[in-house]
Amino acid sequence: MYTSSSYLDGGSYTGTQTTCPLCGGLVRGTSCTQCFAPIEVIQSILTRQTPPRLVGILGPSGVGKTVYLGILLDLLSHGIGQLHGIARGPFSLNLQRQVIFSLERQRFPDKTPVEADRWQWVHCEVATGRKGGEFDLVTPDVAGEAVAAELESPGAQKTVRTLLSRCSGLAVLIDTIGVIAEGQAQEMFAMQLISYLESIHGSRRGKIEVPVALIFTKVDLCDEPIADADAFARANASALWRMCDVRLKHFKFFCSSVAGSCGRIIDSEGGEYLVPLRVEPRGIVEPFAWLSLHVR
Ligand SMILES: Nc1nc2c(ncn2[C@@H]2O[C@H](COP(=O)(O)OP(=O)(O)O)[C@@H](O)[C@H]2O)c(=O)[nH]1
Ligand SMILES: [Mg+2]
Repeated sequence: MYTSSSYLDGGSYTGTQTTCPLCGGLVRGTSCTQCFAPIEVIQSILTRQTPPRLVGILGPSGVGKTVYLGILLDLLSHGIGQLHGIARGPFSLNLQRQVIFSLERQRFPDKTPVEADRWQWVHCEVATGRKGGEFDLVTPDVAGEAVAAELESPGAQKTVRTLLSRCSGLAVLIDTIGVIAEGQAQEMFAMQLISYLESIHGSRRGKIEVPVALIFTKVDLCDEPIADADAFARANASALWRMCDVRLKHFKFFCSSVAGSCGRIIDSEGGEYLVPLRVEPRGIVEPFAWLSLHVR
């Protein structure tokens, strides 16, 4: 059992009161009253020998966070390369199960609820194949609207703030088609996230130490395959690339996709939506493997 002094934020059981190991808030009933981490996650963290690492997977609504995280957990659970993940507690399997269940039925999962107390959390023990390289991954599957709300008024969204303040690594997802076809909104969102990270982790002495993987999602929808993610970023999101270069000590651009082929369906009310016809994950584990080399 962990002692409170060595904990992320002094999380502990004291008599009947528990403080949240992630944000220091009071745990009452089924979750933390501040960051809404569910009691299962808090208990799971409190029973570990080493402090878990929070890794944020962030980006605007619809960028592909839920699909990315669900498939990442699935790939880790099977073991890929040197990386192998074991879910801690049944709650950690919920997201993976929902995403896989949807994709098997050739559907993308439902939209993540906006309310933080309805998010799925994951606690996964990750072995990296390197001695001493193993770590615990803890993350909620956040809604993009909540990330936007926190970027707009810092402190408004406690779960997102906790995640960005405590994270040992950050994956910033960027919609590739949005970058190519829809102007600068996607690039701006990523830049706002890095500015926010700097406001918390920046120092006058140097660059931000938190490693940041920048992931262009849904590359299966691109007409031309992207051979070099860094060159793509320099050409299509040059302000973002420069910002990373100036402010981040460790950053790397990646391309990812989950669907190998998609189709469009029109429902009975005339709404059009995308369905995955084939699941062919690419570039999902690479960013995570890279982050795992740099998380401290
Ligand atoms: N073509 C393609 N579409 C994707 C992929 N991942 C997500 N999408 C689309 O993006 C939508 C939003 O994905 P989701 O993971 O829910 O995004 P979130 O809001 O960031 O969690 C899905 O409903 C799909 O239409 C992918 O790998 N390929
Ligand atoms: Mg989502």
